[in-house]
Amino acid sequence: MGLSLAMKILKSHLLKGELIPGQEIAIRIDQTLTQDSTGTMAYLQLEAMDIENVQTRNSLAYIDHNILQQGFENADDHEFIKSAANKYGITFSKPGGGICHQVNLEQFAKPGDTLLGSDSHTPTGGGLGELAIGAGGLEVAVAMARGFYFVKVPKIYRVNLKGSLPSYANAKDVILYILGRLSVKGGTGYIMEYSGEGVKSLSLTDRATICNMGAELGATTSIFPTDENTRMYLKSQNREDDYIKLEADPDASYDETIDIDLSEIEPAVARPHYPDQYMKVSDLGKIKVDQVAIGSCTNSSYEDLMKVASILKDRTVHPDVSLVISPGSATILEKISENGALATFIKAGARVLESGCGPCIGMGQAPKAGAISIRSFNRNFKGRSGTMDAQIYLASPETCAVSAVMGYIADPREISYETDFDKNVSFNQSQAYFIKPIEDRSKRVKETIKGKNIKDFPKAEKLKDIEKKVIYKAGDGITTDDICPSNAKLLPFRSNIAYLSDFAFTTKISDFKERCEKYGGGIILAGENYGQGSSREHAALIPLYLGIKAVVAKSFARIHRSNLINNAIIPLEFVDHNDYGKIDEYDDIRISNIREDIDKGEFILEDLTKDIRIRLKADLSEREKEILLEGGYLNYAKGLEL
Ligand code: MIC
Ligand code: SF4
Repeated sequence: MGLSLAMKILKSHLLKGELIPGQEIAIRIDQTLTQDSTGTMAYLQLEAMDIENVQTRNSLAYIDHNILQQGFENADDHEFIKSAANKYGITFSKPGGGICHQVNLEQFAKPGDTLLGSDSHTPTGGGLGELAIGAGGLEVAVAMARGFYFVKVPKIYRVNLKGSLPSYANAKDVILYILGRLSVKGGTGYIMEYSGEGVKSLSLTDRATICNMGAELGATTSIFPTDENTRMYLKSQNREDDYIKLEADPDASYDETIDIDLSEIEPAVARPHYPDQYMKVSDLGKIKVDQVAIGSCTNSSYEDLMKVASILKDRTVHPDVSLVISPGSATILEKISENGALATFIKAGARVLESGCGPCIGMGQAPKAGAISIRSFNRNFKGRSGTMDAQIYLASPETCAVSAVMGYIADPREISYETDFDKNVSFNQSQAYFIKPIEDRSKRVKETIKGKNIKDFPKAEKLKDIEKKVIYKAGDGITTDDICPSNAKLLPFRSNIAYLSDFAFTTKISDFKERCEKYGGGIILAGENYGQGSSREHAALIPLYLGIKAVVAKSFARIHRSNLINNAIIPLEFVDHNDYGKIDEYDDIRISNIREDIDKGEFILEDLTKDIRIRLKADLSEREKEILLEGGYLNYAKGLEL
């Protein structure tokens, strides 16, 4: 039996373990990336590992999230990351250079490589045939220090593409459709591997859009084979030499298959407040919009912006709409300023931002109270825009641009525009934003620069029996934006867990921290897919800081589950999901023999208030058990030999 493409790459990077789905393996990591909102923590952790130089072939430190500098904090964080990059031999990408995933795709992603990034949308590189995985900052720090990463061998979900995408539809409509069919947890435990004759109708950046939002499916990563489109893209970025042909064996086996006819894809949106709330634009009715935002690591490529320019050409933005555009990278911004597309945006009345995440993570451009905002982004969680009661719709750049002109959520077919612009351009890869590593180690800084915004992170403790209260009973689909909200006011404090802890769960309840302080911490109870969304470790560090000892849920999202374990907070699952309904907030609970029971992965929760016993489980690898017993991954990884 042949191998899927994902399995081939895992096999060629295998350092330890067997390629059997569900088993944990260690793989060699060729490249890493960090961004600034997770990077400060990752570099503090890297420092704690006491190394001289990164062990990867190439490591990148991007500044793209926290680029609004309304106080000294963000700039101080940038300075710290810059000094850490200098100290450990990492390429530093200055603010303005662009969004990590877009710049990485343009300049560094390589077919057949492994990439580990401290951002959940790292899989964007899968569009180029790279096995690119998102993880918590600590895992990335370990990959930089030791060159390896542990991952459970995922199952492979084959996405078989037929037909070709109509000109009015965007790759975004494809992934929104897949999300509508599979849901935000449909990809959990899988790598989404795309294949079929439909692949060739998708440009490289279309593929990157689809892989990017594989994160919203909960998938470990997503990947496309390479072909002439891959070669052409690499050529346009002046690095054709990086091209290699990669595809699955013809007799490869897959665990699941879904067939999609691209020619049937229609313009669509995800309605508030989750990316899987799929609906065709044509079924929506006329929804008036207040704000339109185009950009983000999902849809800010050159091609996407050129489509937007064709729509805006000789038109103006509706008087009641604020249109904001953030190009994905300096390379793209340079190109559209040369070819006139930027002038088209300005003539149309758009607000053009510097290249970066911007409004996608609520870094500015928060819409007015109760606004309807349609965005070409990937997440529409409540409060993420910076305005708690805003209604955020996700859509393609074309749907966004047409809506900006019409003033309501409109189907791109409602107006005519040119789709045949020159795609075979050659980019001047913008180099001015990079600071490359200094080869001569004696010339590097000896100490990192830590401004007063950089605070130490809370340290995990060894796992022990729990006798505490249920501090909060949450429902299904709790996101990391709920646990650790992020917006322009809070992002500057990503290296100050004490401050961030004031805001934990404030999208849901106002007194989480007070409850923790009153009862000396406790446990969190939750429904399905707890911790979906971002890779931010802060969503584990804040509960750690507030004394949370365990999270008991129906199921967990992959990256957050690892972040909990890495900080020695045990993720426990109900054996029988009906038991969730039997426990109430503030019940006194006890979990005894936890260190002994970890071996079998079966636990008993005693609800002392209700006088009932409930069975829990945790499917932990041997390594994860040790991490919990040892009190966190940092201690464990320091001396680890494979
Ligand atoms: C996001 O899109 O939610 C983020 C902000 O990029 C996060 C990282 C973070 O929280 O800093 C992610 O996707 O991992
Ligand atoms: Fe940045 Fe948004 Fe992409 Fe996250 S999803 S990396 S915030 S652009």
